[in-house]
Amino acid sequence: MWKGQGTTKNLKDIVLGRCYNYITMNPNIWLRNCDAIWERLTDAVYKKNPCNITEEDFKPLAALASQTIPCNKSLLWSKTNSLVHRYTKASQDFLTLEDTFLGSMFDGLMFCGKSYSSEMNYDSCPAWDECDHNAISAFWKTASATFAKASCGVVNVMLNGSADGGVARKESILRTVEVPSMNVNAVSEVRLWIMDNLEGPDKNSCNTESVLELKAYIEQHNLAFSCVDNYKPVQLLQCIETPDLPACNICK
Ligand code: AVW
Repeated sequence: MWKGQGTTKNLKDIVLGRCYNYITMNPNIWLRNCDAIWERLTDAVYKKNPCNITEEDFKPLAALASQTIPCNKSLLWSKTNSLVHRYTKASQDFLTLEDTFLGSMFDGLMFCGKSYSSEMNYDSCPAWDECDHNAISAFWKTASATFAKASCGVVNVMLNGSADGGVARKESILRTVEVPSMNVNAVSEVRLWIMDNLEGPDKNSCNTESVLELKAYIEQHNLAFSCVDNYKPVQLLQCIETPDLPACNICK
């Protein structure tokens, strides 16, 4: 019995439904048969200890779902899960991993297999802190690496200017997987957007310690860096709920 929630009920129907929906709405995807997606997922987790899944195990699934990402459209994020996805729903200009074919099929879902049988475990799965090599984290690391590798031009990153403990955890996927996976010959610049909550606090900005430290880390990977405090299009979206705040007098 693991400590975390079990596999999402009706997982297979959800994944197949999301897959067919995506390929119908985006006919540029070459895949025509979603059954193969489910097969590659089961290959990665069945008959394996769910605390012993590697990023390698998910490579066939990622390869099957591969997709061209237009240059200048990638939007990475850390500690801004809700805001960044509200933004990509409102604007066609950017794409997060969760808006791509692979990411959208598995966004918000839980899954893990069993050590000795070919089935998902619907009762429990390893929690985030139970083991490093669980199925979910292995999947998202492979998906994130694939997305970062496929990104080109200006790669944007939405970060949280109001978060405690800096803009990105040391073990964040952004730092450990995405920055090192970028193709230095294809990426012209990594551009950070530091978004504060409208009512503060303003803990992180382009010139504060955690951002400067991330800048150095990005430059160590031979990538150019730029930074914007409170990128205006996102701030306008934040203002939808509280248009009367002083920070929202920004249209004129
Ligand atoms: P994040 P990342 N306990 O906001 O850079 C529970 O730090 O890592 O951003 N859940 C956790 C924990 C934890 N200790 N740590 C991480 N998570 C989960 C792919 C949780 O679901 C995209 F392309 C949280 O919402 C982004 O550029 C999520 O991990 C990048 O990865 C994100 O943690 C964002 O990952």
